[in-house]
Amino acid sequence: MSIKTAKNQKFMTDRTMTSSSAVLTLLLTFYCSGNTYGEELNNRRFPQDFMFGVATASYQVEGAWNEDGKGVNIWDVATHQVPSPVVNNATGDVACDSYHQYKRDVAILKEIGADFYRFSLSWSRILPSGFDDKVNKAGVKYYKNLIKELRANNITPLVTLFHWDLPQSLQDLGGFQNDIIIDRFVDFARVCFREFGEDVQYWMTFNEPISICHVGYALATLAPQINSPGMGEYLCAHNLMRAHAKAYRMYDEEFRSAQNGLVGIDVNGAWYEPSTNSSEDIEASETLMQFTYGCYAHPIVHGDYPEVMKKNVARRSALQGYTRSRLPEFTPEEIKYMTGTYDYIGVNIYTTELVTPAKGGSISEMGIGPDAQVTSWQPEEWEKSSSSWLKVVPWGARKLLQWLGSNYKGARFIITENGYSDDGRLEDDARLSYYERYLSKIRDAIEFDGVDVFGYTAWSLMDNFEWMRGYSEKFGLYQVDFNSPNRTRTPKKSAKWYANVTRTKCLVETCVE
Ligand code: GBH
Repeated sequence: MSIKTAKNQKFMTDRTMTSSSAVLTLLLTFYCSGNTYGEELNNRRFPQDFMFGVATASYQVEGAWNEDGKGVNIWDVATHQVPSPVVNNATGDVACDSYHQYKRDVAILKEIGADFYRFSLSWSRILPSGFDDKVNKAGVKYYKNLIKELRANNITPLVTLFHWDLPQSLQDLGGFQNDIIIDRFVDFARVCFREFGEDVQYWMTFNEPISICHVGYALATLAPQINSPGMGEYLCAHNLMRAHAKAYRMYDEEFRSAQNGLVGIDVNGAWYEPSTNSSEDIEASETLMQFTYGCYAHPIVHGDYPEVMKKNVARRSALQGYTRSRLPEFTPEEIKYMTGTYDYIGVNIYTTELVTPAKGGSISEMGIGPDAQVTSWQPEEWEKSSSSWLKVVPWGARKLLQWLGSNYKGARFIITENGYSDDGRLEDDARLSYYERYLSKIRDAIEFDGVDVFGYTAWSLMDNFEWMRGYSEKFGLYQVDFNSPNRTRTPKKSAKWYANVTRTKCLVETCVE
Protein backbone atom coordinates (compact mmCIF):
# COMPACT_ATOMS: atom_id res chain seq x y z
CA MET A 1 0.00 0.00 0.00
CA SER A 2 1.39 3.41 -0.80
CA ILE A 3 1.96 5.48 2.26
CA LYS A 4 0.54 8.95 1.80
CA THR A 5 -0.04 12.18 3.57
CA ALA A 6 -2.75 14.58 2.47
CA LYS A 7 -0.20 16.85 0.87
CA ASN A 8 1.50 14.10 -1.04
CA GLN A 9 -1.76 12.69 -2.26
CA LYS A 10 -1.97 15.93 -4.21
CA PHE A 11 1.58 15.37 -5.37
CA MET A 12 0.52 11.90 -6.52
CA THR A 13 -2.12 13.32 -8.84
CA ASP A 14 0.33 15.70 -10.47
CA ARG A 15 1.27 13.29 -13.26
CA THR A 16 3.82 15.48 -15.02
CA MET A 17 5.79 16.04 -11.90
CA THR A 18 5.55 12.42 -10.80
CA SER A 19 6.62 10.97 -14.08
CA SER A 20 9.53 13.25 -14.92
CA SER A 21 11.15 12.76 -11.54
CA ALA A 22 10.24 9.11 -11.75
CA VAL A 23 12.07 8.53 -15.03
CA LEU A 24 15.18 9.98 -13.52
CA THR A 25 14.81 7.90 -10.38
CA LEU A 26 14.15 4.80 -12.42
CA LEU A 27 17.30 5.29 -14.44
CA LEU A 28 19.28 6.10 -11.32
CA THR A 29 17.94 3.09 -9.49
CA PHE A 30 18.80 0.70 -12.29
CA TYR A 31 22.17 2.32 -12.80
CA CYS A 32 23.05 2.18 -9.12
CA SER A 33 21.94 -1.36 -8.45
CA GLY A 34 23.21 -2.74 -11.75
CA ASN A 35 19.84 -4.09 -12.78
CA THR A 36 18.39 -4.12 -16.26
CA TYR A 37 15.60 -6.17 -17.67
CA GLY A 38 16.81 -9.04 -19.78
CA GLU A 39 19.70 -9.77 -17.46
CA GLU A 40 20.65 -13.40 -16.98
CA LEU A 41 18.86 -15.56 -14.49
CA ASN A 42 20.74 -17.02 -11.57
CA ASN A 43 21.92 -20.41 -12.78
CA ARG A 44 22.66 -21.99 -9.41
CA ARG A 45 20.40 -24.79 -8.23
CA PHE A 46 18.38 -24.05 -5.09
CA PRO A 47 19.57 -26.10 -2.10
CA GLN A 48 18.33 -29.72 -2.07
CA ASP A 49 16.20 -29.14 1.04
CA PHE A 50 14.73 -25.86 -0.27
CA MET A 51 10.93 -26.15 -0.31
CA PHE A 52 8.69 -24.98 -3.16
CA GLY A 53 5.00 -24.56 -2.46
CA VAL A 54 1.83 -22.69 -3.36
CA ALA A 55 -0.72 -20.82 -1.27
CA THR A 56 -4.39 -19.99 -0.88
CA ALA A 57 -6.51 -18.65 1.99
CA SER A 58 -9.80 -19.92 3.39
CA TYR A 59 -12.19 -17.11 2.46
CA GLN A 60 -10.64 -16.74 -0.98
CA VAL A 61 -11.20 -20.36 -2.07
CA GLU A 62 -13.49 -22.38 0.19
CA GLY A 63 -17.00 -21.09 -0.49
CA ALA A 64 -19.65 -23.00 1.51
CA TRP A 65 -20.07 -19.81 3.50
CA ASN A 66 -23.13 -21.01 5.39
CA GLU A 67 -22.83 -24.80 5.19
CA ASP A 68 -22.41 -27.45 7.87
CA GLY A 69 -22.66 -25.07 10.82
CA LYS A 70 -20.12 -22.43 9.81
CA GLY A 71 -20.55 -19.08 11.59
CA VAL A 72 -20.52 -15.66 9.95
CA ASN A 73 -17.26 -13.75 9.51
CA ILE A 74 -16.38 -10.17 8.58
CA TRP A 75 -15.94 -11.03 4.91
CA ASP A 76 -19.37 -12.68 4.72
CA VAL A 77 -20.74 -9.44 6.14
CA ALA A 78 -18.63 -7.11 3.97
CA THR A 79 -19.48 -8.91 0.72
CA HIS A 80 -23.22 -9.09 1.51
CA GLN A 81 -23.52 -5.34 2.12
CA VAL A 82 -25.81 -3.38 -0.17
CA PRO A 83 -24.36 -1.57 -1.98
CA SER A 84 -21.40 -3.93 -2.13
CA PRO A 85 -17.88 -2.58 -1.64
CA VAL A 86 -16.57 -5.35 -3.94
CA VAL A 87 -15.99 -5.11 -7.70
CA ASN A 88 -19.08 -6.51 -9.54
CA ASN A 89 -20.74 -7.31 -6.19
CA ALA A 90 -18.63 -10.46 -6.00
CA THR A 91 -18.66 -12.64 -2.87
CA GLY A 92 -16.78 -15.67 -1.56
CA ASP A 93 -20.06 -17.56 -1.07
CA VAL A 94 -18.92 -20.23 -3.53
CA ALA A 95 -15.46 -18.99 -4.59
CA CYS A 96 -13.45 -21.97 -5.91
CA ASP A 97 -15.72 -24.36 -3.99
CA SER A 98 -12.67 -25.87 -2.31
CA TYR A 99 -14.86 -26.96 0.61
CA HIS A 100 -16.27 -29.58 -1.74
CA GLN A 101 -13.36 -29.86 -4.19
CA TYR A 102 -10.34 -30.21 -1.93
CA LYS A 103 -9.40 -33.52 -3.58
CA ARG A 104 -9.13 -31.76 -6.92
CA ASP A 105 -7.00 -29.07 -5.22
CA VAL A 106 -4.62 -31.72 -3.93
CA ALA A 107 -4.54 -33.35 -7.37
CA ILE A 108 -3.37 -30.08 -8.96
CA LEU A 109 -0.85 -29.53 -6.16
CA LYS A 110 0.49 -32.92 -7.13
CA GLU A 111 0.64 -31.90 -10.81
CA ILE A 112 2.65 -28.84 -9.81
CA GLY A 113 4.95 -31.02 -7.71
CA ALA A 114 4.49 -28.76 -4.69
CA ASP A 115 6.52 -29.75 -1.63
CA PHE A 116 3.99 -27.99 0.57
CA TYR A 117 0.59 -26.31 0.50
CA ARG A 118 0.01 -23.12 2.45
CA PHE A 119 -3.67 -22.73 3.32
CA SER A 120 -5.56 -21.03 6.15
CA LEU A 121 -8.23 -22.10 8.61
CA SER A 122 -11.59 -20.40 8.75
CA TRP A 123 -12.06 -19.47 12.41
CA SER A 124 -15.86 -19.31 12.10
CA ARG A 125 -15.98 -22.71 10.38
CA ILE A 126 -14.21 -24.27 13.38
CA LEU A 127 -15.71 -22.10 16.14
CA PRO A 128 -19.06 -20.84 14.78
CA SER A 129 -19.69 -18.40 17.65
CA GLY A 130 -16.10 -17.13 17.46
CA PHE A 131 -15.61 -18.40 21.03
CA ASP A 132 -14.62 -21.91 22.05
CA ASP A 133 -17.97 -22.90 23.58
CA LYS A 134 -18.72 -25.18 20.67
CA VAL A 135 -16.33 -26.79 18.20
CA ASN A 136 -17.98 -27.45 14.84
CA LYS A 137 -17.23 -31.10 14.07
CA ALA A 138 -17.96 -30.75 10.36
CA GLY A 139 -15.52 -27.85 10.06
CA VAL A 140 -12.77 -29.76 11.85
CA LYS A 141 -13.50 -32.77 9.65
CA TYR A 142 -13.05 -30.71 6.50
CA TYR A 143 -9.53 -29.65 7.46
CA LYS A 144 -8.67 -33.16 8.71
CA ASN A 145 -9.72 -34.57 5.34
CA LEU A 146 -7.67 -31.96 3.51
CA ILE A 147 -4.59 -32.64 5.64
CA LYS A 148 -5.03 -36.40 5.21
CA GLU A 149 -5.29 -36.03 1.45
CA LEU A 150 -2.17 -33.85 1.40
CA ARG A 151 -0.15 -36.31 3.44
CA ALA A 152 -1.32 -39.23 1.32
CA ASN A 153 0.23 -37.34 -1.59
CA ASN A 154 3.41 -36.41 0.24
CA ILE A 155 2.59 -32.71 0.40
CA THR A 156 3.46 -30.92 3.64
CA PRO A 157 0.76 -28.67 5.12
CA LEU A 158 1.77 -25.13 6.12
CA VAL A 159 -1.17 -23.73 8.03
CA THR A 160 -2.03 -20.08 8.61
CA LEU A 161 -4.33 -19.72 11.60
CA PHE A 162 -5.66 -16.34 10.55
CA HIS A 163 -5.91 -14.97 7.03
CA TRP A 164 -8.36 -12.10 7.62
CA ASP A 165 -11.77 -13.84 8.10
CA LEU A 166 -12.51 -12.79 11.69
CA PRO A 167 -15.78 -14.09 13.22
CA GLN A 168 -18.30 -11.25 13.13
CA SER A 169 -19.11 -11.81 16.83
CA LEU A 170 -15.58 -10.69 17.70
CA GLN A 171 -15.75 -7.74 15.30
CA ASP A 172 -18.94 -6.65 17.07
CA LEU A 173 -16.79 -6.30 20.20
CA GLY A 174 -14.25 -4.14 18.38
CA GLY A 175 -12.20 -6.85 16.69
CA PHE A 176 -8.48 -6.27 17.02
CA GLN A 177 -9.09 -2.96 18.80
CA ASN A 178 -10.34 -4.82 21.88
CA ASP A 179 -7.75 -6.73 23.89
CA ILE A 180 -10.15 -9.63 24.44
CA ILE A 181 -8.95 -10.71 20.99
CA ILE A 182 -5.72 -11.91 22.64
CA ASP A 183 -7.28 -14.72 24.67
CA ARG A 184 -9.90 -15.52 22.06
CA PHE A 185 -7.20 -16.01 19.46
CA VAL A 186 -5.27 -18.21 21.88
CA ASP A 187 -8.42 -20.30 22.47
CA PHE A 188 -8.86 -20.72 18.71
CA ALA A 189 -5.18 -21.58 18.23
CA ARG A 190 -5.39 -24.17 21.02
CA VAL A 191 -8.30 -25.95 19.29
CA CYS A 192 -6.31 -25.96 16.02
CA PHE A 193 -3.07 -27.23 17.58
CA ARG A 194 -5.06 -29.93 19.43
CA GLU A 195 -7.09 -31.05 16.40
CA PHE A 196 -4.48 -30.78 13.65
CA GLY A 197 -1.08 -30.40 15.32
CA GLU A 198 -0.11 -34.05 15.09
CA ASP A 199 -0.06 -33.70 11.31
CA VAL A 200 1.12 -30.09 10.98
CA GLN A 201 4.73 -29.04 11.47
CA TYR A 202 4.51 -25.53 10.00
CA TRP A 203 2.24 -22.94 11.57
CA MET A 204 1.77 -19.24 10.94
CA THR A 205 -0.31 -17.18 13.36
CA PHE A 206 -1.24 -14.14 11.26
CA ASN A 207 -1.07 -13.36 7.56
CA GLU A 208 0.14 -9.81 6.96
CA PRO A 209 -0.55 -7.94 10.20
CA ILE A 210 -0.06 -4.63 8.41
CA SER A 211 -2.84 -5.47 5.95
CA ILE A 212 -5.08 -6.43 8.87
CA CYS A 213 -4.31 -3.33 10.94
CA HIS A 214 -3.37 -0.60 8.46
CA VAL A 215 -5.57 -1.55 5.51
CA GLY A 216 -8.45 -2.87 7.71
CA TYR A 217 -8.45 -0.25 10.51
CA ALA A 218 -6.88 2.85 8.90
CA LEU A 219 -7.36 2.87 5.12
CA ALA A 220 -10.71 1.07 5.43
CA THR A 221 -10.15 -0.72 2.12
CA LEU A 222 -10.25 -4.24 3.58
CA ALA A 223 -12.83 -5.57 6.07
CA PRO A 224 -13.69 -4.46 8.70
CA GLN A 225 -13.30 -1.16 6.80
CA ILE A 226 -12.63 0.96 9.86
CA ASN A 227 -11.22 4.43 9.36
CA SER A 228 -8.97 5.05 12.35
CA PRO A 229 -5.48 5.95 11.15
CA GLY A 230 -2.87 6.39 13.87
CA MET A 231 -5.25 5.22 16.57
CA GLY A 232 -7.25 2.05 15.77
CA GLU A 233 -4.44 0.71 13.62
CA TYR A 234 -1.95 0.89 16.51
CA LEU A 235 -4.41 -0.67 18.96
CA CYS A 236 -4.85 -3.44 16.40
CA ALA A 237 -1.09 -3.92 16.06
CA HIS A 238 -0.63 -3.99 19.81
CA ASN A 239 -3.33 -6.58 20.46
CA LEU A 240 -2.34 -8.65 17.44
CA MET A 241 1.29 -8.86 18.56
CA ARG A 242 0.30 -9.86 22.07
CA ALA A 243 -2.08 -12.48 20.65
CA HIS A 244 0.73 -13.84 18.49
CA ALA A 245 3.14 -14.04 21.44
CA LYS A 246 0.61 -15.67 23.72
CA ALA A 247 -0.31 -18.30 21.12
CA TYR A 248 3.40 -18.99 20.60
CA ARG A 249 4.00 -19.40 24.35
CA MET A 250 0.89 -21.59 24.64
CA TYR A 251 2.29 -23.84 21.89
CA ASP A 252 5.55 -24.03 23.86
CA GLU A 253 3.77 -25.01 27.04
CA GLU A 254 1.06 -27.31 25.78
CA PHE A 255 2.10 -28.77 22.42
CA ARG A 256 5.71 -28.33 21.45
CA SER A 257 7.18 -31.34 23.23
CA ALA A 258 4.61 -33.67 21.67
CA GLN A 259 4.24 -32.03 18.23
CA ASN A 260 7.62 -30.44 17.67
CA GLY A 261 6.38 -27.96 15.03
CA LEU A 262 7.45 -24.45 14.06
CA VAL A 263 5.37 -21.32 14.73
CA GLY A 264 5.90 -18.00 12.98
CA ILE A 265 4.15 -14.95 11.52
CA ASP A 266 3.93 -13.58 7.95
CA VAL A 267 5.04 -9.98 7.47
CA ASN A 268 4.72 -7.83 4.35
CA GLY A 269 4.86 -4.39 2.83
CA ALA A 270 6.67 -3.19 -0.27
CA TRP A 271 10.43 -2.75 -0.47
CA TYR A 272 10.74 0.96 0.25
CA GLU A 273 13.55 2.18 -1.99
CA PRO A 274 15.09 5.62 -1.30
CA SER A 275 14.01 7.75 -4.26
CA THR A 276 17.52 9.27 -4.50
CA ASN A 277 20.86 8.66 -2.84
CA SER A 278 20.39 11.63 -0.51
CA SER A 279 20.74 10.91 3.20
CA GLU A 280 17.16 12.21 3.72
CA ASP A 281 15.72 9.65 1.31
CA ILE A 282 17.84 6.86 2.76
CA GLU A 283 16.63 7.76 6.23
CA ALA A 284 13.02 7.94 5.00
CA SER A 285 13.38 4.44 3.60
CA GLU A 286 14.74 3.09 6.87
CA THR A 287 11.99 4.82 8.87
CA LEU A 288 9.22 3.42 6.70
CA MET A 289 10.74 -0.08 6.80
CA GLN A 290 10.61 0.17 10.60
CA PHE A 291 7.00 1.45 10.67
CA THR A 292 5.88 -1.45 8.44
CA TYR A 293 8.06 -4.57 8.86
CA GLY A 294 9.63 -3.37 12.11
CA CYS A 295 6.26 -2.80 13.76
CA TYR A 296 5.59 -6.54 13.60
CA ALA A 297 9.02 -8.19 13.39
CA HIS A 298 10.92 -6.07 15.94
CA PRO A 299 8.60 -7.08 18.83
CA ILE A 300 9.05 -10.81 18.25
CA VAL A 301 12.82 -10.51 17.76
CA HIS A 302 13.68 -7.77 20.26
CA GLY A 303 10.52 -7.54 22.39
CA ASP A 304 9.41 -4.01 21.49
CA TYR A 305 8.52 -1.63 18.68
CA PRO A 306 11.44 -0.03 16.81
CA GLU A 307 12.90 3.08 18.49
CA VAL A 308 12.11 5.37 15.56
CA MET A 309 8.48 4.32 15.66
CA LYS A 310 8.13 4.89 19.42
CA LYS A 311 9.92 8.23 19.16
CA ASN A 312 8.01 9.60 16.16
CA VAL A 313 4.54 8.60 17.34
CA ALA A 314 5.23 9.90 20.85
CA ARG A 315 6.48 13.25 19.49
CA ARG A 316 3.53 13.79 17.20
CA SER A 317 1.05 12.62 19.84
CA ALA A 318 2.44 15.19 22.28
CA LEU A 319 2.27 17.95 19.66
CA GLN A 320 -1.34 16.96 19.03
CA GLY A 321 -2.14 17.38 22.73
CA TYR A 322 -2.38 13.76 23.81
CA THR A 323 -0.91 13.05 27.24
CA ARG A 324 0.17 9.59 26.13
CA SER A 325 1.49 8.24 22.86
CA ARG A 326 -1.07 6.88 20.40
CA LEU A 327 1.27 3.90 20.09
CA PRO A 328 0.57 1.71 23.14
CA GLU A 329 3.55 0.61 25.23
CA PHE A 330 4.60 -2.90 26.12
CA THR A 331 5.26 -3.44 29.84
CA PRO A 332 8.74 -4.74 30.84
CA GLU A 333 7.15 -8.16 31.47
CA GLU A 334 5.56 -8.13 28.00
CA ILE A 335 8.89 -7.22 26.41
CA LYS A 336 10.49 -10.23 28.03
CA TYR A 337 7.54 -12.45 27.15
CA MET A 338 7.44 -11.31 23.53
CA THR A 339 11.17 -11.65 22.78
CA GLY A 340 11.93 -14.71 20.69
CA THR A 341 8.36 -15.74 19.94
CA TYR A 342 9.17 -17.09 16.47
CA ASP A 343 10.75 -20.17 15.01
CA TYR A 344 10.84 -18.63 11.55
CA ILE A 345 9.52 -15.52 9.80
CA GLY A 346 7.28 -15.62 6.74
CA VAL A 347 7.51 -12.80 4.21
CA ASN A 348 5.07 -11.99 1.43
CA ILE A 349 6.90 -10.30 -1.44
CA TYR A 350 5.14 -8.46 -4.27
CA THR A 351 6.44 -5.04 -5.13
CA THR A 352 8.56 -1.93 -4.49
CA GLU A 353 7.79 1.74 -3.82
CA LEU A 354 10.00 4.83 -3.82
CA VAL A 355 10.16 6.97 -0.70
CA THR A 356 11.07 10.48 0.31
CA PRO A 357 10.41 12.53 3.47
CA ALA A 358 6.88 13.97 3.65
CA LYS A 359 7.17 17.74 3.61
CA GLY A 360 4.49 19.94 5.03
CA GLY A 361 1.18 18.41 6.01
CA SER A 362 -0.79 19.42 9.08
CA ILE A 363 0.24 18.31 12.55
CA SER A 364 -3.25 16.94 13.09
CA GLU A 365 -2.69 14.14 10.56
CA MET A 366 -2.31 10.68 12.03
CA GLY A 367 -1.36 7.26 10.69
CA ILE A 368 1.74 5.50 9.45
CA GLY A 369 2.57 8.04 6.71
CA PRO A 370 2.28 11.22 8.78
CA ASP A 371 3.77 9.56 11.89
CA ALA A 372 6.76 8.29 9.92
CA GLN A 373 6.85 11.60 7.97
CA VAL A 374 7.45 9.59 4.84
CA THR A 375 5.59 9.39 1.58
CA SER A 376 5.83 6.62 -1.03
CA TRP A 377 4.77 6.10 -4.63
CA GLN A 378 5.40 4.04 -7.74
CA PRO A 379 6.50 5.60 -11.01
CA GLU A 380 3.93 5.28 -13.80
CA GLU A 381 6.61 3.79 -16.02
CA TRP A 382 7.21 0.71 -13.93
CA GLU A 383 6.06 -2.58 -15.44
CA LYS A 384 2.40 -3.14 -14.60
CA SER A 385 0.21 -6.04 -13.51
CA SER A 386 -3.60 -5.99 -13.32
CA SER A 387 -3.42 -4.67 -9.73
CA SER A 388 -2.80 -0.93 -9.33
CA TRP A 389 -0.47 -1.49 -6.35
CA LEU A 390 1.57 -4.29 -7.92
CA LYS A 391 4.39 -3.13 -10.18
CA VAL A 392 6.98 -5.65 -11.31
CA VAL A 393 10.29 -4.83 -9.60
CA PRO A 394 12.39 -7.99 -9.19
CA TRP A 395 15.46 -6.27 -7.70
CA GLY A 396 13.29 -5.05 -4.81
CA ALA A 397 12.87 -8.65 -3.67
CA ARG A 398 16.60 -9.01 -3.12
CA LYS A 399 16.91 -5.67 -1.33
CA LEU A 400 13.98 -6.55 0.93
CA LEU A 401 15.56 -9.89 1.86
CA GLN A 402 18.91 -8.17 2.47
CA TRP A 403 17.23 -5.72 4.82
CA LEU A 404 15.36 -8.44 6.71
CA GLY A 405 18.47 -10.62 6.93
CA SER A 406 20.60 -7.85 8.37
CA ASN A 407 17.91 -6.51 10.74
CA TYR A 408 16.87 -9.89 12.14
CA LYS A 409 20.16 -11.76 12.29
CA GLY A 410 19.90 -15.46 12.87
CA ALA A 411 16.26 -15.59 11.73
CA ARG A 412 15.19 -18.18 9.17
CA PHE A 413 12.86 -16.91 6.47
CA ILE A 414 10.31 -18.49 4.21
CA ILE A 415 8.70 -16.56 1.38
CA THR A 416 5.05 -17.24 2.11
CA GLU A 417 3.65 -15.38 -0.93
CA ASN A 418 4.90 -14.01 -4.22
CA GLY A 419 2.68 -13.48 -7.25
CA TYR A 420 1.39 -11.51 -10.19
CA SER A 421 -2.10 -10.57 -11.38
CA ASP A 422 -3.49 -10.54 -14.93
CA ASP A 423 -6.82 -11.10 -16.67
CA GLY A 424 -6.78 -14.88 -16.24
CA ARG A 425 -5.40 -15.92 -19.66
CA LEU A 426 -3.93 -19.43 -20.02
CA GLU A 427 -0.88 -18.19 -21.97
CA ASP A 428 0.34 -16.15 -19.00
CA ASP A 429 3.86 -15.30 -20.13
CA ALA A 430 3.98 -12.15 -18.01
CA ARG A 431 3.31 -14.18 -14.84
CA LEU A 432 5.90 -16.76 -15.80
CA SER A 433 8.44 -14.02 -16.40
CA TYR A 434 7.57 -12.34 -13.08
CA TYR A 435 8.14 -15.58 -11.17
CA GLU A 436 11.34 -16.31 -13.05
CA ARG A 437 12.87 -12.89 -12.40
CA TYR A 438 11.77 -12.70 -8.74
CA LEU A 439 13.01 -16.22 -8.01
CA SER A 440 16.35 -15.35 -9.57
CA LYS A 441 16.71 -12.36 -7.22
CA ILE A 442 15.70 -14.53 -4.28
CA ARG A 443 18.37 -17.05 -5.29
CA ASP A 444 20.86 -14.15 -5.42
CA ALA A 445 19.91 -13.10 -1.88
CA ILE A 446 20.62 -16.61 -0.65
CA GLU A 447 23.85 -16.96 -2.59
CA PHE A 448 25.43 -13.51 -2.37
CA ASP A 449 23.87 -11.96 0.75
CA GLY A 450 23.68 -15.08 2.89
CA VAL A 451 20.03 -14.59 3.78
CA ASP A 452 18.66 -17.80 5.28
CA VAL A 453 15.62 -18.45 3.08
CA PHE A 454 14.46 -22.07 3.20
CA GLY A 455 11.31 -22.00 1.10
CA TYR A 456 9.24 -20.17 -1.49
CA THR A 457 5.48 -20.01 -1.98
CA ALA A 458 3.75 -18.93 -5.17
CA TRP A 459 0.51 -16.98 -4.72
CA SER A 460 -1.69 -18.58 -5.81
CA LEU A 461 -2.57 -22.19 -6.56
CA MET A 462 -5.56 -20.95 -8.57
CA ASP A 463 -7.57 -17.85 -9.45
CA ASN A 464 -9.71 -16.91 -6.47
CA PHE A 465 -11.64 -14.20 -4.62
CA GLU A 466 -9.24 -11.24 -4.60
CA TRP A 467 -10.86 -9.34 -1.68
CA MET A 468 -12.34 -5.97 -2.75
CA ARG A 469 -11.25 -6.67 -6.34
CA GLY A 470 -13.54 -9.70 -6.45
CA TYR A 471 -12.72 -11.94 -9.41
CA SER A 472 -11.39 -9.08 -11.54
CA GLU A 473 -7.69 -9.66 -10.77
CA LYS A 474 -6.36 -13.18 -11.24
CA PHE A 475 -3.28 -14.54 -9.44
CA GLY A 476 -3.62 -18.28 -10.15
CA LEU A 477 -1.23 -20.82 -11.61
CA TYR A 478 -4.49 -22.57 -12.50
CA GLN A 479 -7.43 -20.91 -14.14
CA VAL A 480 -10.79 -21.47 -12.46
CA ASP A 481 -13.99 -21.38 -14.51
CA PHE A 482 -16.24 -19.32 -12.24
CA ASN A 483 -19.16 -19.82 -14.64
CA SER A 484 -19.14 -23.57 -14.24
CA PRO A 485 -20.73 -25.18 -11.17
CA ASN A 486 -17.68 -27.48 -11.11
CA ARG A 487 -15.31 -24.53 -10.92
CA THR A 488 -13.12 -26.41 -13.40
CA ARG A 489 -9.38 -25.89 -12.82
CA THR A 490 -7.12 -25.63 -15.91
CA PRO A 491 -3.31 -25.27 -15.78
CA LYS A 492 -1.83 -22.09 -17.21
CA LYS A 493 1.55 -21.93 -18.91
CA SER A 494 3.06 -20.71 -15.62
CA ALA A 495 1.83 -23.84 -13.81
CA LYS A 496 3.72 -26.07 -16.22
CA TRP A 497 6.80 -23.88 -15.88
CA TYR A 498 6.55 -23.94 -12.06
CA ALA A 499 6.18 -27.75 -12.10
CA ASN A 500 9.56 -27.84 -13.79
CA VAL A 501 11.07 -25.57 -11.14
CA THR A 502 9.73 -27.67 -8.26
CA ARG A 503 11.20 -30.77 -9.96
CA THR A 504 14.63 -29.38 -10.93
CA LYS A 505 15.01 -26.65 -8.26
CA CYS A 506 16.59 -24.72 -11.11
CA LEU A 507 15.55 -21.66 -13.19
CA VAL A 508 17.58 -22.28 -16.34
CA GLU A 509 18.21 -25.13 -18.78
CA THR A 510 21.15 -26.53 -16.84
CA CYS A 511 22.04 -25.45 -13.37
CA VAL A 512 25.35 -25.13 -11.62
CA GLU A 513 25.29 -27.18 -8.41
C1 GBH B 1 -1.73 -10.60 -0.23
O1 GBH B 1 -1.80 -9.26 0.14
C2 GBH B 1 -2.76 -11.40 0.52
O2 GBH B 1 -2.16 -12.10 1.59
C3 GBH B 1 -3.54 -12.34 -0.34
O3 GBH B 1 -4.68 -12.78 0.35
C4 GBH B 1 -3.90 -11.66 -1.64
O4 GBH B 1 -4.74 -12.42 -2.44
C5 GBH B 1 -2.61 -11.39 -2.37
O5 GBH B 1 -1.76 -10.61 -1.60
C6 GBH B 1 -2.78 -10.67 -3.70
O6 GBH B 1 -3.31 -9.41 -3.50
O7 GBH B 1 -7.04 -1.69 -2.38
O8 GBH B 1 -5.31 -0.09 -2.96
O9 GBH B 1 -5.94 -0.39 -0.64
C7 GBH B 1 -0.90 -8.38 -0.50
C8 GBH B 1 -0.95 -7.01 0.16
C9 GBH B 1 -2.62 -5.51 0.89
C10 GBH B 1 -2.03 -5.58 -1.41
C11 GBH B 1 -3.91 -4.82 0.54
C12 GBH B 1 -3.32 -4.88 -1.77
C13 GBH B 1 -4.97 -3.33 -0.98
C14 GBH B 1 -4.57 -2.19 -1.86
N1 GBH B 1 -2.19 -6.34 -0.20
N2 GBH B 1 -3.74 -4.03 -0.67
S1 GBH B 1 -5.81 -1.02 -1.94
